[in-house]
Amino acid sequence: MAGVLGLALLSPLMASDAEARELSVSTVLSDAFPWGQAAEKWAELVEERSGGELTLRVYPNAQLVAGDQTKEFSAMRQGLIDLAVGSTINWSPQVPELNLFSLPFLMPDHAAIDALTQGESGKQVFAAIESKGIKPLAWGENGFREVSNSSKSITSPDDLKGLKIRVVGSPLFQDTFTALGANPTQMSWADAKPALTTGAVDGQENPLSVFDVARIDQVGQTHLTLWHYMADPLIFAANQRVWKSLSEQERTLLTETAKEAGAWEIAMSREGNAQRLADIEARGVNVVKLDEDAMQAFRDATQSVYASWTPKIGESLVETARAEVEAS
Ligand code: X2X
Repeated sequence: MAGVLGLALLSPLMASDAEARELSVSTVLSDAFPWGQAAEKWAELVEERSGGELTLRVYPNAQLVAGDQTKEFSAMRQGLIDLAVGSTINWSPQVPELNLFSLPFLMPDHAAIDALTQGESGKQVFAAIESKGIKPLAWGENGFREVSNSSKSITSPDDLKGLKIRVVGSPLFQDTFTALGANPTQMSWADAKPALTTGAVDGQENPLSVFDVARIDQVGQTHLTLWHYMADPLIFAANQRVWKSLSEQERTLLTETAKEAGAWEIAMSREGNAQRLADIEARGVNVVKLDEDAMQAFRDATQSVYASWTPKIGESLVETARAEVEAS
């Protein structure tokens, strides 16, 4: 106690650092979803371990960017957002390297995702984020994105022909679905459910957890194809100015708790998938599982995406990632 007081008297800066401080955390999905729960877990751990001196306040539904999730990274860079748990998809317009995870059929399973995020690819991706003025801290996971629609079973690329599919606001998705013969339309998550409800679009793609919690089956999405074509990791990150204003101790606390919350969310989200799938099927959704030949047809149909996106992502990063997937 005397030591703490002594320090405070000697160093007014440290004394002010020790005052309670609240930081904002942006997420796209609320705590009804694993993604929002990841941010809440982070906040809980920080509050607990800082003895209440540091508080994280979670702002879900991309409300700090008026619902425009592709502006989240820029808003964090500008200091309008202190911290975020964001999807690689939503940040990819500002960080081209993040498109790596959206390359169709690059990661066949969870081991492949982990090989990238925990390996050299992950390091390079974090370095790219840092070079853009954001401090990345840890990984989470939104999950493998499966495609649904309101009219038919999708078992081959042909079935996608002419279907209007809502995609996230990242140009790579436009290219993937165009390559498959579909008619992709970019829109925010906030606009997606209304568009599905009115039939303005025929389909969408999102992880099982999102399909389940958002009750996408209730807006006419009666066909779901499990194709695991890509998965979006989540990244816990901080605005650089905020980061630099924190004490060494606070930085360690934020990093460790982000890693813990991320690992917790990844495990919880993966474990929940079997039950989610059972629930979705029980609601009458027609679920299609593809065999190896069918998967290969989708891989073949999307090769052009590699040709156009590898140079933007970086040849060497894509090579590194391929090798890490191969070894996983
Ligand atoms: O908009 C989506 O589809 C969502 C919620 O999955 C993302 O933010 C990437």
